[in-house]
Amino acid sequence: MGKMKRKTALIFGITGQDGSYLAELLLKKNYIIHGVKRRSSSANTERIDHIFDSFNFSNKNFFIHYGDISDGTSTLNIINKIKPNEIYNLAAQSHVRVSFDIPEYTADITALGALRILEAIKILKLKKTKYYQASSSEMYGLVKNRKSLNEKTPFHPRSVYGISKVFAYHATVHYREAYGIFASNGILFNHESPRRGPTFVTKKIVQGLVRIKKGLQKKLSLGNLYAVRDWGHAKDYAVSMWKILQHKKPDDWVIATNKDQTVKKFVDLVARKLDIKIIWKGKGIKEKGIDKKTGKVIVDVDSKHFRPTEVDFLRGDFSKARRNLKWKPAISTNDLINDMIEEELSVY
Ligand code: NAP
Ligand code: F7E
Repeated sequence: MGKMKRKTALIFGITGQDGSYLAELLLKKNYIIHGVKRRSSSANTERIDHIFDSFNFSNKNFFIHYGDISDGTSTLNIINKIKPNEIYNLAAQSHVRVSFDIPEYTADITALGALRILEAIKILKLKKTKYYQASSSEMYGLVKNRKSLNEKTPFHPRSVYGISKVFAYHATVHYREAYGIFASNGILFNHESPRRGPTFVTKKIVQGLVRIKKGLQKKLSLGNLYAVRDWGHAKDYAVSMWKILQHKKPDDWVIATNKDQTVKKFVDLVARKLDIKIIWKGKGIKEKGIDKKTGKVIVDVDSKHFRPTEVDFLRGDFSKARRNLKWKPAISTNDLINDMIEEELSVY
């Protein structure tokens, strides 16, 4: 039998949470990986240092290139140099709250960045290159009734982040229809991990409560405690990205757990595992979580974390992916929280 040619993947957003899990997965699958990293004053490679020799800036199966998806020519140059089998666009200004402060920048990276990559594939006539777009449940935004959302549910984004993701979603569908590019959307619901950025709510809660437990912090200040989210593990979701590009035809896929929780419930679950019992008192902005043992306020609400428009409810129906991709989440919320707590405890 002849030697199989190894596949090449190009990952935009390699230094992020998902980029690191996807790189691990693809290395196991014997891919050659190219990652695009934007220049920053510090290394910012913590999430990939264990699989990448950051001192020599290479590894025989893993290469990093400087680039930025706000820069169309360098993006096109990198794609032309590598001519990858698969491109994963995970790069974004990914924080919803921050998109209210820097909307124009968010649209440039999160919306136009995707367009720049798709346009490069088209210009270079890369007929064999497949494209994955990191679409998001934030596209659904304002949800009319609290039912699980699927590929047919209409979008009503509630932030420039969500609007930008809707643009990138439609650009992906459009380049598929207009130019025959194998371009697919993974509509991923929230996914978390020990590598989640510290200002997303799950990581903030785990970090805050572990530090409170260790006496390093007095209080955790949060925003809307009643938002409902469908939280999966990023490691499971990386598998779905790969499966989406291995499917026989390009398509759009909801990836979720179909289970939901409020932010407050997430706080209670983490606290319980740390042997902290929280008594909740008050309402609205005055609501407080009190440590039963010490009587001290350890959780409060700060309006600075509110968003001008909120996405109140998200829960995803992933039956299409279950049926056609044979994908389902393997890690429960309980195990996700255990994983996040264990890592956080090892930091201090
Ligand atoms: P993340 O941790 O914020 O990672 C984002 C990545 O994009 C980082 O590597 C970041 O680089 C990079 N990036 C930002 N601006 C860039 C630019 N101008 N040029 C090139 N790269 C740039 O996000 P994540 O949680 O891994 O999410 C991955 C993707 O999925 C994002 O597109 C996100 O919007 C989307 N998504 C996430 C979720 C979720 O729940 N996690 C759900 C649905 C969709 P730096 O390290 O230099 O900042
Ligand atoms: O907020 C509420 C907040 O910032 C979750 C991104 O990965 O998932 C993520 O977006 C909920 C919201 O994630 C705080 O109002 C309360 O209702 O962790 P988050 P997100 O906005 O859902 C989607 C799918 C993406 O695509 C995005 O890239 O929690 N909340 N108190 C808080 N949120 C934060 N960040 N901080 C708080 O103190």
